Amino acid sequence: MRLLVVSNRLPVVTVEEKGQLLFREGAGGLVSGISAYLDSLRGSSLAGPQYRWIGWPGVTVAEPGPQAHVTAALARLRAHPVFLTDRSMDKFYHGFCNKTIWPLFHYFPSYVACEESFYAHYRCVNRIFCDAVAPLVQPDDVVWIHDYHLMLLPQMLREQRPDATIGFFLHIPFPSFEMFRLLPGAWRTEILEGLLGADLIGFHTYDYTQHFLHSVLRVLGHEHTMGRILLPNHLVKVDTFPMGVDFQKFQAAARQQVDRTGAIPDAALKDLKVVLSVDRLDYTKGILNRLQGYELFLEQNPSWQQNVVLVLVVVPSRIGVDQYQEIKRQIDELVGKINGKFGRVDWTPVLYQYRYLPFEPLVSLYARSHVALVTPLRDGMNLVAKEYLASRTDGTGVLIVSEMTGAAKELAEAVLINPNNVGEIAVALRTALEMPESEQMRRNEVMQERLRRYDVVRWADDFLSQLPTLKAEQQRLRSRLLGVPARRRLLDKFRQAPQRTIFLDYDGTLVSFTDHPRQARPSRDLLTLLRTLAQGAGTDVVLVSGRDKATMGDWFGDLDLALVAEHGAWIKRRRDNWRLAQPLNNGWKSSLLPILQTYADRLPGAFLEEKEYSIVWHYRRADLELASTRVKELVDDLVSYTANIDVQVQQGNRIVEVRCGGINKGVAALTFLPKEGAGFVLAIGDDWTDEELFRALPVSACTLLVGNRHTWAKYNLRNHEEVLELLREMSERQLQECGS
Ligand code: GDG
Repeated sequence: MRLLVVSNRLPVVTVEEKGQLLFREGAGGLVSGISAYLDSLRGSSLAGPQYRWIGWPGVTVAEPGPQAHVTAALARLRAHPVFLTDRSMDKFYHGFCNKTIWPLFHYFPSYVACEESFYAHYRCVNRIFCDAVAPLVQPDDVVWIHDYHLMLLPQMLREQRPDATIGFFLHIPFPSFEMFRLLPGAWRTEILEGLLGADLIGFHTYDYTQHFLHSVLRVLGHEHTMGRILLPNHLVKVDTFPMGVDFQKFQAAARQQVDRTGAIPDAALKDLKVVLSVDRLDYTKGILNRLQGYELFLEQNPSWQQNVVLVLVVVPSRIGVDQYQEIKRQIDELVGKINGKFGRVDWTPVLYQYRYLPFEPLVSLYARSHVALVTPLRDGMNLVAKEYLASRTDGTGVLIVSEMTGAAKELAEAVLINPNNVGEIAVALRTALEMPESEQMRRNEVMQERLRRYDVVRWADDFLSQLPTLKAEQQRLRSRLLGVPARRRLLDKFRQAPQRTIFLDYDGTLVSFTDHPRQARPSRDLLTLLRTLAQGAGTDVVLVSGRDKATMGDWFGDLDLALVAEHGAWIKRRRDNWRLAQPLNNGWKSSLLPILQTYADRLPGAFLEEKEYSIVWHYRRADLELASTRVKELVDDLVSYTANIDVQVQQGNRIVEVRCGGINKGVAALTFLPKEGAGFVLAIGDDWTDEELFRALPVSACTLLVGNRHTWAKYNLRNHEEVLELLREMSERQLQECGS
């Protein structure tokens, strides 16, 4: 297996100085995490590190000559650059990524800019990435795409490389549907479809996973079973993988006590208790709330003044975006205010650094600090919280962490705070600073053990090891599709048989579903196709539907077909009248109608369709989540009400149907087959009611399910268009026969 990691930025920052290209490690959780995993591969017994990293190199290189130079230089680091113009970077990265998706997914809707040109460039850059990645993909490669910059890429890549193994991981929160729906309709559809091009989609927390599945249901209408979404062409798994840190690396670095004076000289910290705060500059990180909490703490606890220091490290980030400049200004101001208000000649309450720290000084700060104060307003995970714990070699130290971070879900023994409540931060600071060491160690032991076990290598391994199983499952499903050889055999049998019977379901099989059953009227083309097919010598076409006989008669009465309505209650043979299949009693309808009506009233969008021997409760247009609860309640109620009457309650494609007992499509179909030698028999359907048809037919029959699920049918077709294509081919063969 070769791993192709794709992210917006390469893990190296390319800087041009005096005509020379220099590379250094980039900041950010994604880079540190993946690098650790890749380092672990480097040391493995694999023949060389089997990976490549594809992304933007960090500088704009416009000319082909310098581009070739950068490409060659990066190739030595197993990196492959994707070159973007300044304009693209502006609209794509500073625009759609950082002014639209970032604030929206972090619940800052008022910061969201919805500009068409941003999205156009987002699409365009995802396409550029696709064109860069696709030629590199070899069979057996795994493509692992990262983060919100590239949400359209999985589907784009899938179109170019249908068999590729593609994983996607989102490092930021996936917001609730109420937030996600703020995006214009076309964008949100494309983003979800884009993500569903992957085989496996991962999120940091269960909540984000559920939010995503919910949006997929609400926007695209795809349901899931235990995180598995079965699409017509594809099976996608959605799951939770909380990212860890390189625990041993932090432990080892902290043990070495390296570079203790690198960040802040020891003298400045003296005998003070140190509270540490480290983040990229970002309004989501809650740095202002943190400062306000600290200010309040100093105010409320004068005895702690001159005994504590807040080391505030802010790493410059996205300085091109207005809100970042503004937050920087506010931080500068507030630090100045706190230092001015409480500071003494020999004590500065906040030691503020606005810069990137190398790894060693960062770890020595983690190791030196009594408390880590992590207060994001929203954060996908937050690795700083985990890194702090990983650096506490003696088990002491207190982590204060916001409950709005993904990390809080795993770090329940930390001091959890709501970052919007400044008072809570102040109280937490006192609790942390005064916590006995024995309690600190008791809490940390549990968290450290978890972080040690589920480290970043385990995280990546967990994610990547699911892909082969998923591919095998997809393969199994694909092998059920009507492939070229089976299709050829089917057509040969059809051509050679003197007697042929074709059973066709209607909704979902010959036409796609519509909001209301009335809208699914057959097109002129479809009627022509059915007519031609039915005209073939020795060919009987039987439309087997759950619809009422009036609609069936209205739509197909003029054709030379046999019709079955209400799932077999009514049968109309060719050139004959409708007849009841067997004596039926529909006296139960009057007692069940009020129940079904009550449920329709309780679910906006649900409605009833009454037929002579059945009632259908439709919920296609309703909120599908509420519907799933109502369906369970309704079916429960119906089952108990109908215990002593001869009716069946059946769930179908976004419907619940109650109908007379003893009738089903299978029983009806058998009445069309001659007792001796049935000849060529074909049945195509999409719904659960069609399973009865598939089961009842002789084993020699060819049965086809439209859709992608487990079935009695021998083969699957992807959608109704594939059905029409097959029928067209059959009808052409008949015409050829007539001509010859
Ligand atoms: C995104 C999501 C999610 C920071 N300053 C310095 C420095 N860092 C390193 C830290 C840590 C990383 O950067 C920050 O990671 P976070 O998780 O805190 O935040 P984001 O950068 O916003 O990352 C986040 C993450 O992706 C992973 O999925 O957790 O929610 O927003 O590793 O150590 N490293 C050094 N000097 C610094 O000054 N060396």
